[in-house]
Amino acid sequence: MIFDVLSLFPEMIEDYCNYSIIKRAVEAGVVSINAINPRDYTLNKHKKVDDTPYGGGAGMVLMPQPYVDAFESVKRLDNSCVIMLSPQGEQLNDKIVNELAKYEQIVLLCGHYEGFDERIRDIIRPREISIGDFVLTGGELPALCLIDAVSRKLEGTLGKIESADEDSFSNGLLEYPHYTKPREYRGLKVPEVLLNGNHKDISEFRLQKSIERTKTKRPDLYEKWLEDN
Ligand code: 4HQ
Repeated sequence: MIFDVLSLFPEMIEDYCNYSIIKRAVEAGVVSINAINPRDYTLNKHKKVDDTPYGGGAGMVLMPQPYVDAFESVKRLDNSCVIMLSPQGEQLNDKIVNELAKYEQIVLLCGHYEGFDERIRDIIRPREISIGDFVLTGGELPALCLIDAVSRKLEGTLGKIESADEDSFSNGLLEYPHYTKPREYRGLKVPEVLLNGNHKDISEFRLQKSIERTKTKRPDLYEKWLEDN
């Protein structure tokens, strides 16, 4: 999977991808993450990428030329999609993440501070995706959320130990509670069933806990799970 990320702060993308599981996925060749700076594509002698809005108002607007030229410099595979990170998009969830994991290439458009000149949308026609109903200073964190969530669905990213099939949402429920050593901490004991090695009992206990906590913490998810099960 190739991620090509258009960002005025490419180091934000590169730095994040240099840690932990994503770093390992890059090293293993499961994903390749390229950051492209639209500022390198400005035809303007001051390397300006934004300007004041026509019609007035606060803030700056990203000019079309640097973004469109940077976008057109990206070599596109047949099985690819283009995504703009924006609060106006459909909200990212596990279903969309699974869908995106089927592409061979994802091109991500990040803005910063300001909005995009509307003609960037008109010309590029990206799918718009939001990570939630709140406003950030830039699209880099949403792009990284998407890269991270999609990458961990790809074969070879997670090891056996971190396997994705017991994660929240994988079965429509939240994860069951986890425990490690010590067996007792500040008077709180690890549930006995987890210590006795009976795998059938352990599975039943965990499913029961998953159901309970989904019902209390996420009644919306619980209702959906009931319908599907
Ligand atoms: N942005 N989900 C980028 C967001 C956002 C979100 C605000 C996107 C600033 C320039 N993106 N612009 N929420 O808050 O995706």
